[in-house]
Amino acid sequence: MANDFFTGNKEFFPGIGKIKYEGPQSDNPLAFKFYDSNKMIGGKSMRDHLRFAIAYWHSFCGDGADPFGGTTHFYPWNKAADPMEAAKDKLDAAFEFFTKIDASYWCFHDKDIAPEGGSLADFEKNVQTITALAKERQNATGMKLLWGTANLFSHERYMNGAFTNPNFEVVTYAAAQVKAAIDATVELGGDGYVFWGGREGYMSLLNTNMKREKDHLARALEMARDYGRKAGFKGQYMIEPKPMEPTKHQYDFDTETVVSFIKNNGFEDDFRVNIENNHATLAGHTFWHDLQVAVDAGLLGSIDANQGDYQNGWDTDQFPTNVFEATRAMMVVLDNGGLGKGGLNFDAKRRRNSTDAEDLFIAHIGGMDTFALGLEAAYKVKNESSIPTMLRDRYSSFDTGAGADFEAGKFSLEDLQKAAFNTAEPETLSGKQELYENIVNSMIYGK
Ligand code: XUL
Ligand code: CO
Repeated sequence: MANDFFTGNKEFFPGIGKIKYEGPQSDNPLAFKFYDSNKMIGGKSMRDHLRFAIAYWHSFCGDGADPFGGTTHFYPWNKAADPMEAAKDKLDAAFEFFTKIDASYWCFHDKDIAPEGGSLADFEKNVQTITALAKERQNATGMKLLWGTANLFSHERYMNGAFTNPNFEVVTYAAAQVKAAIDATVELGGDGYVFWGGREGYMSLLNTNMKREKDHLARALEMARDYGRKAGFKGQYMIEPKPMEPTKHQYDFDTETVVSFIKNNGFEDDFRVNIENNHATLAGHTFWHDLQVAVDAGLLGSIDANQGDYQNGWDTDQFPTNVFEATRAMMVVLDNGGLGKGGLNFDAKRRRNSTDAEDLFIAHIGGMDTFALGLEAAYKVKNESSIPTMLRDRYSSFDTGAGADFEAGKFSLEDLQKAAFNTAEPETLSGKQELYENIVNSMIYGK
């Protein structure tokens, strides 16, 4: 096998070459059926529209353990006895996978790439060492960092939260980790830096001063922002909403909550939202709803592409396979003018019993094909269907005359009352929901 697919000394996925587009007729499980990276859609390649990223934590760290049983994914890169050697092997395995699956971006937590060692100072040193190697690998392969982040939830010191911990000493540890993770992100030229709340929330209000904790979070994010800008970070800071799990109530509950937090703190020049499908559905919303909330606020940052299970009430982080959902998501992304500095990061894990090395490829191929189909259908909905006109027409009574004056704030309530008295009973106008749904389906499956 040609060496240009991987950059280390060992090959971790032998027998699997670079994944290629073979088209819908192909029955090769290790080929793209719909993701044709160079295909132009509206003057932009699929690759540039979709900006796929691979999540280090699920793909190279998640071992299949669940509350009922241990490891089922035994990785060849975890064999070295010395944790730093194992971390270097993992990095090589990751870059081999990135290039073979033909993604352009990757994402990581500090703890995914480097062992914690015996102290905070050891950890920072280990992160720096692996970051330097990752930079070499990026230069060799052309891979780019979509975003970095710090894991502020796994270590037991964070069991009561990180920046919202009632103990100030824990806050300082969280800050030290964030500083090092921002440094690594800057060094790797990351387009983004994400704050997912981890354990920033509460289990019981009886022992919690919610106002104080949320204020502490805002102060810490402000400091992180200022530090990053000083250190040369030019990317977007993002907050990732999630309503629950691991805490009963997470402070970054949903996109609407995060948008308010960003605006209430005057963070809108620097911070945006990183939206994950399975987090939106846990909050009782659709993925589409949360994306639209962010776009309407001008704050869509990036997307964690996965999907939940329709019957389960927890974060199953499955690979996306639902084309209708991907279509609706890409409709919002296209309305936003694209993903900007964001991307589609597969924050998704293969199932515990998907234990073959090739399953990691098959899972990503499915996710990439799903979003490629969604992109094509969304482009058609936007440019070839009657939906944009139908939607515009639905609000046309506000486009001219009194309706436009109302939108411009020129009326009082009494003026509206007078207008009502001069108007015959309004006719009932059908919302045509089923027609809209049928048109989206015909764009997916029809012409
Ligand atoms: C957890 C989750 C995280 C964030 C990054 O549910 O989504 O992996 O994306 O910390
Ligand atoms: Co996520």
